Amino acid sequence: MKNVAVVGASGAVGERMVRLLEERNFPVASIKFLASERSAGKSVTFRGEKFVIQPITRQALEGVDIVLSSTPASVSREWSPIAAAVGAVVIDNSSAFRMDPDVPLVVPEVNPQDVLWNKGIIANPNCSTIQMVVALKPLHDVARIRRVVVSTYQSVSGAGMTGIVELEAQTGAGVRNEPIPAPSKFAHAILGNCLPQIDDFLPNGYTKEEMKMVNETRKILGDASIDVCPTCVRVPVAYSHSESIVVETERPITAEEAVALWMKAPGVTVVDDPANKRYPLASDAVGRDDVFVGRIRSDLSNPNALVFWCVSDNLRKGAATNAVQIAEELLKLEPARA
Ligand code: 11C
Repeated sequence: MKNVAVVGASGAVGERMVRLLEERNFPVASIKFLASERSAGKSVTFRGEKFVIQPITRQALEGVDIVLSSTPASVSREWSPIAAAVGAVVIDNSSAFRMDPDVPLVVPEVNPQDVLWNKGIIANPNCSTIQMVVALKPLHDVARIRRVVVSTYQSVSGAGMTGIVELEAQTGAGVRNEPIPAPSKFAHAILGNCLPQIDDFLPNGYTKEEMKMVNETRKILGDASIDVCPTCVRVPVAYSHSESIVVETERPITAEEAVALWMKAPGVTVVDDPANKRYPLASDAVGRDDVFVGRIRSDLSNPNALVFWCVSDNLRKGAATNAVQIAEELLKLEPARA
């Protein structure tokens, strides 16, 4: 049984972390809910009991074994090292520590062994990376991936509650034939557009979101030689991210072989029956924990490449589920250490 703290429990990911601790029956000895001053005072229900979110302090973190944290990177940078220093293991959903060589970046279906070398912080990867690496891992294991070309179709919930509110407000105005409210979260109206910008642009012409897909993929798969060419796009969908992925391997993988690999891969569900118009849909993935793959076919322009469509609930497997799965990996370490 563990003493658990959830930091940022009132956010879109934090809310799901709380639900997943319940759903997965995580062995909780005690639980507290913490946040920066702005969100403190809100209430959270856990296993039928109402809790008030407390301001995060060093004292509040003392005695906690596992911290599930979903806060902006600036808050994580300040508080995750303090939580680790007072003896907790922090599972940090922010981008603050993901590329720190002293911090494991873990997707349990891919590199669970990396939790072993944590020094108090384990980073939870970016949502668009998580679903892609779950799908890529079985292919990499048998045929070594050389290059991935990925285009994402990311839902507004990736930008948090404010992203959802902005799509809702614009959709409501559109339905009522009223002027569309000016965007505040996104650079342009998300209603009626696919925006080829997620997060800020970097000097190399890619966005931060795109470079997360490059760098995090290499770290999680443990192979710095994998080339990744990403284009990340925000689409007017509330929940679940979709991705078109072209993967080039050292030896060709047929669609049939890929299906056989994915059928036995943990966390992957194949939905691939084009004759009956069956393929992964964002709306079908909502509330589910798997990564769904379909539209599986050979690349007609490259004998060593396979093309597929990949969908997952960005707030669950792309964030909260993955974080709770990491916590479950920590539980598995206990007997070995005892
Ligand atoms: C999005 N993937 O959809 C982002 C959200 O680094 O954890 C997650 C940002 C992050 O906007």
